[in-house]
Amino acid sequence: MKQFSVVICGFDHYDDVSINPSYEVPKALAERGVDGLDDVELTINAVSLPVSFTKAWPTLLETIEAAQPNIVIATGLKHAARGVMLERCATNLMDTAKPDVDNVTPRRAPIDPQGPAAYWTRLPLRSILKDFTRDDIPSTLSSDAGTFVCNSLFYNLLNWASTQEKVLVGFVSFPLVSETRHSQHGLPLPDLIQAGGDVVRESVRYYLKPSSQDILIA
Ligand code: PCA
Repeated sequence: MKQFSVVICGFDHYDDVSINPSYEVPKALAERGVDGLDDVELTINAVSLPVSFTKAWPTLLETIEAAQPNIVIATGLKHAARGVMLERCATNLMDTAKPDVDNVTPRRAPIDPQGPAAYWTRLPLRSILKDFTRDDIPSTLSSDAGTFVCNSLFYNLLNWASTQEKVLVGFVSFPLVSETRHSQHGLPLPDLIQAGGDVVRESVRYYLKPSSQDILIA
């Protein structure tokens, strides 16, 4: 049995949304685990982060340092999303008129003045999309996670991963939770939990056996 550690994070209460999928999905996966992985003893740590430019990343880093994960999957809520969005890249930009929980509103500022303009995700997007198709989960690729706290967290995570020997990291944006499938916005929570499980499973498989067939970025 291979020991394997995954950290999956989401955000605290955000924008008056009653059920926040980025809080519920990580919690459910940590409780239930993920099936379809033979010969792997998987530990999933879930953590919820403050919607704060300055605190989200240090809070995640604390969890990473304690769990020493092979894979880190960050998640967030995107109100306008029609399905699950697999984020391709993080950009070195904070730009918002909407304040975070600390009442901070960075305008056109770099996240890391010394860092590169952008980073690609490290997740096997093609194999994850194949699972989504099999499970009938509406999904799209996305070119950025916005310029608010989600993107800032994703950029910091990739910045950190670039200094690590072998850690896979990525970001998934969830739509709102709705009772039934909605063509414009919203998916039921069980669909989102299934999607989160697919992301974890395919990432673990790819980590154990990397193949260029699994990758799809641009
Ligand atoms: N979405 C916000 C931050 C927290 C969340 O779930 C964003 O899009 O940046």
